[in-house]
Amino acid sequence: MSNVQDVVREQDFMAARAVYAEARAVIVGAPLDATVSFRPGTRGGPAAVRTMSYCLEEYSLDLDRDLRDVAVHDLGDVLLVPGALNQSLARIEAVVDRLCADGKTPFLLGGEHLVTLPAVRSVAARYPGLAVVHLDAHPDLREDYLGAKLSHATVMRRIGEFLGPNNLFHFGIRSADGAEMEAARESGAFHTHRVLPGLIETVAALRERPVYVSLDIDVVDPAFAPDVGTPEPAGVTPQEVLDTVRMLTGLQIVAFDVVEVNPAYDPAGITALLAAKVVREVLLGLDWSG
Ligand SMILES: [Mn+2]
Repeated sequence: MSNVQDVVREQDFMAARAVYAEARAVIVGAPLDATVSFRPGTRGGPAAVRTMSYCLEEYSLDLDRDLRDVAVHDLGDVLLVPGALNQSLARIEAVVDRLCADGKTPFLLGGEHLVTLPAVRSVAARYPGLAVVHLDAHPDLREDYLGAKLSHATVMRRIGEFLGPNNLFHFGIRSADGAEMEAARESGAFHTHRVLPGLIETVAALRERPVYVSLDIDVVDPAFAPDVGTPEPAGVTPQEVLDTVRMLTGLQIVAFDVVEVNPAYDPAGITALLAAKVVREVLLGLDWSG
């Protein structure tokens, strides 16, 4: 045994063992479970994704790249403040601020979708011209949800308020409240039901811009991703998501999140497993030449 680390399994996302100082991409969990409306459990998302990542190979057959050859660090989870939503969001923002200041590409594991609000606020301050690519069954464009301005159902509306709604690009939407559609029309793109055809139309407009990718795993059909807060029938296939990821990794991705994984309703862990595979493919798809 040359190195004791070679014979133990850490709690990190697989192969994310670079030391922080040398890592180019940093994984961090944001186990927020505060405003989930239908069935709670997203606080277990980051741990489930890490656990299921060990089911996968470090090597990607599609990309011919190996996670063990790239510098990724798993920072652990942001320590959130139970019952204190604003403080929890501020902590997420502070952590992402630090990652950006240190030149890292943040990879957030949610947690409910509201974690994307502080993360985008931080990344947008660092990258002028930021575009948000949003893959989701729902637009999350409500003005409020039962009076609450901060909710998983309002997160893209809040982001649009400081980023400009035309800098939001939505794909895969298949369920909405009628009142959200006005906000949808102001978006940079709003594609329903499928993800890949709309992205093919839109990708040229994104090519010169820094891009934040936010993947709500409920964009995938509940047959393949049952383990979400608000499942919606008739979603896309895992293969379409992976094909989409392949197209997105040709862009300048400056931050990524996968949210709404909720292990409470999926004893087989297939939703977290899919999320882990997507994280692996996005990580390996980054431009590692620099
Ligand atoms: Mn969402």
